[in-house]
Amino acid sequence: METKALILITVSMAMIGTAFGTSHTVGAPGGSWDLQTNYSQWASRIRFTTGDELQFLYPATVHNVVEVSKAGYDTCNGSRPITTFPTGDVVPLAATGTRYFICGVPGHCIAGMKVQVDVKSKVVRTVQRCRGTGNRRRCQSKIVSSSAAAGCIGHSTVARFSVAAVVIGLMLFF
Ligand SMILES: *[C@@H]1O[C@H](CO)[C@@H](O)[C@H](O)[C@H]1NC(C)=O
Ligand SMILES: *[C@@H]1O[C@H](CO)[C@@H](O)[C@H](O)[C@H]1NC(C)=O
Ligand SMILES: [Cu+2]
Repeated sequence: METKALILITVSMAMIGTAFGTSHTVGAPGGSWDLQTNYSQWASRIRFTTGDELQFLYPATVHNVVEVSKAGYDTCNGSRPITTFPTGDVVPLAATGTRYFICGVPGHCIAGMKVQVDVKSKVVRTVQRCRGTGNRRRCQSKIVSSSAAAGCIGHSTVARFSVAAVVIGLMLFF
């Protein structure tokens, strides 16, 4: 049979639903919602995507959680809250965008109890290129994240799992 080069390019959009979201305990593993944790450092190591959730763990007699605007976050002013969470709280990150949370107890935000999270889209594109036919077929898969540098994917187990599922799915398909 004539060897005829065949190039197949498959682009699949994997939109993994909320069922695969990750729960991020704020401040974990070193801390929780407290006066010691550096939350900018904590958030910088995590890739937040739509469908994830934040879990704030703290004694309700000591702290609270107030979602505020950027202005409220920057000035530690919780007088116009978007939402107030008075007890141990789970906050779903349903949409893309930046969310701002502070502790509403006087003095706590200024002391560092404030966290900002950038929620990215969960869309991951897998581009597969195949050359050759039958036994000679060679395929390469490349993962492209539309919302961030590809390296960031490594920070999320769920994202990695999703990508693996897509790659395996494509391999079975061909
Ligand atoms: C928190 O961590 C960031 C990044 O490592 C650092 O730039 C910042 O100074 C720290 N903030 C405090 C209050 O230690
Ligand atoms: C907080 O913001 C409100 C309205 O945005 C303002 O009236 C109030 O003076 C601010 N408080 C402080 C301490 O800046
Ligand atoms: Cu507090």
